[in-house]
Amino acid sequence: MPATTRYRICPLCEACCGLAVSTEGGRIVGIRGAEDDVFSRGYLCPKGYALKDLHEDPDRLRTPLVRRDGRLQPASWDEAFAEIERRLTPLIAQHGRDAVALSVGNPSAHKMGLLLYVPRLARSLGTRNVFTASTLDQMPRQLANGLMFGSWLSNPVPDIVRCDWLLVIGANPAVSNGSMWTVPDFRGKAKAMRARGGRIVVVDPRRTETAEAADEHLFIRPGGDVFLLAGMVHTLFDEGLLRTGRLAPLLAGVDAVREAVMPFAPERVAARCGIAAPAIRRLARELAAAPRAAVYSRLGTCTQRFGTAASWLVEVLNALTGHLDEPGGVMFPKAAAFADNTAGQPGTGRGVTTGRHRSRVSGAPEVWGELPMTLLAEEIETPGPGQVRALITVASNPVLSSPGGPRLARAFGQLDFMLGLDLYLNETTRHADVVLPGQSPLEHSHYDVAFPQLSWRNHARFSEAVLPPAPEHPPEWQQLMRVVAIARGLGAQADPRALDDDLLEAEVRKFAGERTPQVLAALAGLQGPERLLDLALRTGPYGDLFGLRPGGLSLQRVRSAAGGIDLGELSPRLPEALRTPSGKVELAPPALLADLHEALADLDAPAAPLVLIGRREVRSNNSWMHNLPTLAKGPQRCTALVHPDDAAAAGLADGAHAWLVSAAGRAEVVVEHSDAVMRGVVSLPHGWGHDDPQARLSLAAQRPGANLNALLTPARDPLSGNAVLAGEPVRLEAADA
Ligand SMILES: Nc1nc2c(c(=O)[nH]1)N[C@H]1C(S)=C(S)[C@@H](COP(=O)(O)OP(=O)(O)OC[C@H]3O[C@@H](n4cnc5c(=O)[nH]c(N)nc54)[C@H](O)[C@@H]3O)O[C@H]1N2
Ligand SMILES: Nc1nc2c(c(=O)[nH]1)N[C@H]1C(S)=C(S)[C@@H](COP(=O)(O)OP(=O)(O)OC[C@H]3O[C@@H](n4cnc5c(=O)[nH]c(N)nc54)[C@H](O)[C@@H]3O)O[C@H]1N2
Ligand code: SF4
Ligand SMILES: [Mo]
Repeated sequence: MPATTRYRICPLCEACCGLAVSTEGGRIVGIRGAEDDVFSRGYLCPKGYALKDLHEDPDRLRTPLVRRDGRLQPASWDEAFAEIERRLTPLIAQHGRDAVALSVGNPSAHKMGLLLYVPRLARSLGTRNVFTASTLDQMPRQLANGLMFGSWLSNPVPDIVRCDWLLVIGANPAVSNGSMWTVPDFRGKAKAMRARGGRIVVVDPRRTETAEAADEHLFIRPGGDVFLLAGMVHTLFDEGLLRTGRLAPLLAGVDAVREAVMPFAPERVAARCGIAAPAIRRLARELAAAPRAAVYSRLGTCTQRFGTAASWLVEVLNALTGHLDEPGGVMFPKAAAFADNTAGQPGTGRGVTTGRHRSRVSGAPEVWGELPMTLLAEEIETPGPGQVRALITVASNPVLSSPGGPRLARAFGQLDFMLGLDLYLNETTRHADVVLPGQSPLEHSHYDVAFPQLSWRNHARFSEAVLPPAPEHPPEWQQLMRVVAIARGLGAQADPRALDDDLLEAEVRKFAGERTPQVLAALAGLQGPERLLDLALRTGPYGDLFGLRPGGLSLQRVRSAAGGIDLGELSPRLPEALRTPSGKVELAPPALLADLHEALADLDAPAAPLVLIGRREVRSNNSWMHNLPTLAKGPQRCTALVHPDDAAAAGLADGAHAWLVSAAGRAEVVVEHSDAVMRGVVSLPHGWGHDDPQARLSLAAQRPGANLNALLTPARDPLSGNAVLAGEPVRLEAADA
C-alpha cells in the first residue's frame, strides 16, 4: 500500500500544531509539522511525534473493562453499558442526582467529542457535583475575565508579532508552548520579537527556559504576585503614568482601583514578593512608556491564594497603560465558532455570576458551574443527604493531578460505583468498576472548540481522522450519549444517534423557531460533534448563515481548505466584545477590591525557610504521557531542583536521594543542584508517582517518580475555588536518615 500523508491537529497541548501524519498500510511511518498549516507553519515539539507511540502503545486500552469478582476484566461494549445501567439507575433513584459526581480532566479540552458532549452528560445527570481540572489551573483567569469583560473566555492575549515589551509572569511558554494563549513556536516568535529590538522580562521563582530566552529575569517569592502587581499599579498612579487612551470612556472604576492599591507601595510590598522596590517601579515605568507592550500571566500566577486578584491586576495594568485591545498590546481573538463573545448583542450582556449553588460540606461557591476539585474527597467521605456515592471520570487523573491525591484514592474505595472514560488503566481509573476506552486521537476528526478563542492569530482549522477506528469502537461522543440515555432513564439499549437528533432539534428550535426544519435539513448528512460544529461555524461571526451570507464559513468550506483558513491578525474588538451589563470594562469589581483588601493582612506573613513549586518538562504532559518510549527515554525528569546553598544546609549532594517532607506527606526524590531556583524554593514536576501496582502503565512504572500532589495540603483561592499549587512549606531530609 502506498504511503499517504494526512493532516491532524495535535491534541496534546494548547499550541494546537498542525501535523502531517504519514501512514503506510495502516501503520504510522512519520509525523512532522504541517508546513501548509496557516497557523502553526510546520512547528511541532517532541510530544507531537509521540502520537505514534500513543497509537501503538500496547498498554492503551482497546476494549471496555468491567469489574467482576473484584477484578477489572475485558467486556463487550453492550456488557459495559448494561453494567453502568444496572449500577447507576438504582443509585440515582434512591439517593438523588447529586449522588453522582463528574470529574473532567485536561484532555477533554482537546477533544471536540468530549468538550461538546460532556456538558450534555452533566445536564442529563443534573448533578451539582461537577469537578474539573479548571480549578487546578486557570479558573482565576476565567473569573477575572468574566468579571471584567463579561464572559469567561474573553481572554486578551499578547499580540506578540507587534509587541515590543513583554512581561511574562508565572508562565513558561518556552516549555509549555503557551496556556490561555495558543501560540505554537513561542520561542521562534520571542526570538523574532527580540531581533526587532523588543524586550522580554520574566518573573518566576525559577530561571526558566523562557527566562533564559528573555532579556531579564526576576525571582519572585512563591505567592507574591498579587503584591508585585498591586505595587506596579500603585506606581502608575503614584508617578502619574496613566495612559488610558482610546478606552478611557469605556473603563469603569479607575478611581476605585487607585484607592484599592494605595496601601501597596512598592517599598511596602518588596519584601513580600522578594523584588526590590526600584525594580517594581521600573517595570511599571517601562510598561507605561513602551508604545506597544503587554503583560501576560498564567499558571504560576493563578495557582495562589490570591490567584484571581493577581490575574485581574494583570489586565488592570494592561488597561491603565493603554495596551488593552491595541495592536502590539493584548487583544481579544475572534473565533469562528463557539465563542460567547461573538454571540448575542454586541457590547453588552448578562456578565457572569458565581455561587448559584454551594458545595455541601465546605460551602464553596460554584464557579462556571463547577466546584473546586480539591473538595471532591470530602464530598465522597462525608455522610448525609447529597453525599457523592458514584463518580464518572472523563480523561481525568486526580489521584496524581489534584492536591491531596492519595486521600482521593482512598475515598474512591468508598464509592458505590465508579465509571472511568480514559485511554489507560492508571492511578485513578484502576479504582473504577467500568472503564470505557477512548479512541486513539488519530482515529477521529477534530476541530478545536476552545483554543481559537485564545489564539495569537485568527483561524479555522479542521482535521479528519488519519486512520479508521477499530471496528465496533464507538467514538467518545457516542459513549457519552449512551450514558446520557441511562441518566435520562432511556436505558442502555437506547440509540445514541437518535437521542442526539432529539437534543439537537430542541436546541435549534430555541433560536430558529419555525425555520427549524430548514436548518436541520441543511445539517443533514452530519452527526455528532461535526454537526454541532457546522451549526456553530455557519451561525458564527464569519459564517454563511445558511446562505444569507454567501462565501461565509461552513464545515464544508473549512474541511476542504488544506492547512486551514487564515482569518487574519488580531484586531481591536472593544466595545463589541464586551458582555458586561454596563457595557464597560469593569476595572474594579467589588469582589476583587474586597479580596485585595484581604491581601493586606498577608503582607507581613513570614516566609517559610523552604517552599515547594512545580515544573513542566517538554517531554512530559501532566500525568499521562510517561508510558511512551520516545518521551520516556533519556535522563530521569522527576527530580527536585534545589539551590546549592539549601542543598548544602541539608547536607545533600547533587544526585542524592532525599525525603521531601510537608504537613501533608513525604516523598522520596532525587536531588538536583541548581542555581536556577531561588534560594528557599524547591521545584518538583507534577504528574508523577506511577507506583500503583494495579495500574497498567508498564513503562512509566519503571521510573515512577514522586507524586508532588501527595505533598500539597489542599488550599484554594476562595473566589475561584482554584487550588493553591505553589508555596507549600517543606523540609529536606537525607533519605537514609
Ligand atoms: N502540583 C501541581 N498539580 C497540577 C498542576 C501543576 O502545575 N502542579 N497542573 C494542573 C493542570 S494545569 C492540569 S490541566 C491538571 C491536569 O490533570 P488532569 O486533568 O487529571 O489531566 P492529565 O493529568 O493530563 O490526565 C489526563 C487523563 O486523560 C486520559 N486521556 C488522555 N487522552 C484521552 C482521550 O482522548 N480520551 C479519554 N477518555 N482520556 C484521555 C489520560 O490517560 C489521563 O488519565 O493537573 C493539574 N495538577
Ligand atoms: N511540556 C508540557 N507542556 C504543557 C503541559 C505539560 O505538562 N508539559 N501542560 C499543559 C497545561 S495543562 C497547562 S495549564 C500549561 C501551563 O503552562 P504555563 O502556564 O506556562 O505553566 P508552567 O510551565 O507550569 O509555568 C508556570 C511557571 O510559574 C512558576 N511559578 C510557580 N510558582 C509561582 C509563583 O508563585 N509566582 C510566579 N510568578 N511564578 C510561579 C513556575 O516556576 C513555572 O515556571 O502547559 C501546558 N503545556
Ligand atoms: S507544541 Fe507539541 S504537544 Fe503542543 S500541540 Fe504542538 S506538537 Fe503537540
Ligand atoms: Mo492545565
